[in-house]
This record gives sequence, C-alpha cells and structure tokens, in this order.
Amino acid sequence: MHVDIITAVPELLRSPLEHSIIKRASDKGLLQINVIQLRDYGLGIHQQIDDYQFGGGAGMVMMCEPLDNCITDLKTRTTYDQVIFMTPDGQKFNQKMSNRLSCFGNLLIICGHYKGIDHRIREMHVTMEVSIGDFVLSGGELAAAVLVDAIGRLIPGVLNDETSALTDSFQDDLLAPPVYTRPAEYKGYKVPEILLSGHERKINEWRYEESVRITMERRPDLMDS
Ligand code: 6GU
Repeated sequence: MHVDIITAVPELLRSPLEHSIIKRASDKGLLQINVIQLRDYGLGIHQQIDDYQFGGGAGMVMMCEPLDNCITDLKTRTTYDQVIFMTPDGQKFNQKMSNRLSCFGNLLIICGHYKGIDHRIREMHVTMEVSIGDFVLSGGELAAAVLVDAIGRLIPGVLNDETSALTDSFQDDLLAPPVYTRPAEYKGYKVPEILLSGHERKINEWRYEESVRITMERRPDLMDS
C-alpha cells in the first residue's frame, strides 16, 4: 500500500509512523508512506498556505491554491483509490472502515489545521471525510497517524502472526479477552486455571465467553449490532 499524506506540520506525523509495526511494514516494503510538506506549495515569498475566512470569525483557513496545486501535482503521479480529508465533522472511523481501507493500494490523506480547509477543496478533490471520534484535535495529523496505524497493521504480512489481527477487539464486534504471560502467579494474583490446561477447545470457549461478558459489561452498544 502506498499512502501520501499532505500536512503543514510533518513533524507531528513522523515519529508515530517511524516506529513499531508501521516501521516494520515499511521495512518489509508492504507500506510506503510519503509525507508531503504543504508549505512547499505555499504562495509568494512567505509560502503562504492560510488566510482569514470570508464572513469574519476567528481562526485561519487553509487556502485553495496551495492545496489544489499540491493534490493536482500528486495526482499526476498516482491514481488514488480514496482522497481522505481528516476532519472532526467526517464519518466516524471504526474497525469496519479500517478493514475496508486496508484493501486499497493508493490513499491520499489531507490533514487540515487551523479552522479547516477551504470548502471548495472538499468539493473538488475529497472522496471521503473521516473523524476519529467526537472530540476536537488541533489538526488532522494525529488522527491521520491513528488511521494509518490501524490500517497498516491489517495489511497481510505486516503482523508476524497474521491471526492476531483477526482476534483484535472489534474485529467481530466483541472486545478482546484478557491475556496473561509468565509467571502463573504474581503477588498472589493467579492466571485463570483453564489457560494453563493446554486444552485448546476449552481455552477458546473460555476466551469467547470472556469476550462476550466484557463486551456486555463495558460496551453493550456493540452487542446491538
Ligand atoms: Cl480527523 N481532525 C481533527 N482536527 N479533530 C478530530 C478528528 C480529526 N477526529 C476527531 N477529532
């Protein structure tokens, strides 16, 4: 998968995308992430990318021309399956959307900052608008990092044990069961006996029952679907 990300603050994206699973995916050549500095397309000697909003009101708006030039330039090299704008008023991100996006080959992600981007860019270029939850971040970068992390780990071959993505929380609308490692007893706290039994079928049953119990307790809304 190839992901281009347009941002005015590339530093906010670099660190999360250069570690752990996403780094491994890049090293294996399964995921290629290209961060594009929007300011390189800024106007005039100050490389301006934002301006006051028409109609008045606090906060700057990211201008059409730098974004349009940047996106148009990228589109001469890549045909994108989706052009995603990260915005709190977008469709709420979830595991289903993550699964769907992980099947694409080329994504372009636009990170807004300030008050947002000129609405015409959304009309001209954006095919999908995504929010990561009902709260407001200062910019789309951290949300984009969340999106790419969630998608990246689903690309076949990225995780060592491919089944481990299938047993994630939410993958079947259930939260994941508790996990334990050595020692079997720590400061009087014991690992459930069944996990030490070696009885695979019973262990799977126990894990499923725990998943259902925990989901009912914490997220009954997931059980409705
Ligand atoms: Cl995608 N962007 C911003 N700025 N804030 C958010 C968000 C995105 N998702 C939730 N809050």
